[in-house]
Amino acid sequence: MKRMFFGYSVVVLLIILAIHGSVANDKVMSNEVAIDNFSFRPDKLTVPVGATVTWINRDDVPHTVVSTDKKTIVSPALNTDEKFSYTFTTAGTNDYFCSVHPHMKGTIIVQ
Ligand SMILES: [Cu+2]
Repeated sequence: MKRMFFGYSVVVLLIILAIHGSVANDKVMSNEVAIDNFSFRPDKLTVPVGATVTWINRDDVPHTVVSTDKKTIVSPALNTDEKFSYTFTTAGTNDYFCSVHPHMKGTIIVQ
């Protein structure tokens, strides 16, 4: 009987940890895109409406973040370790690139 109770407690504890873990993961959900080695990482990121995405330049050359319409998102040139943030208020697919190196492309999907 004692052993069974112990087993039950372990199961409850595991469930509590599982729930707590998933909540914690949601809270630390990072909307960060690193610019590294001439690429956006991740190059595709899905975020909820209202999310702020922050790009950080980990390269030793300047990069920019510019949406393909060249109006919605236009960052200044980001030097090493500089950040740029943009808040997405409407759902949709946002393609962007680096205006200094147009082959660098990324997508933020807002849903
Ligand atoms: Cu660049």
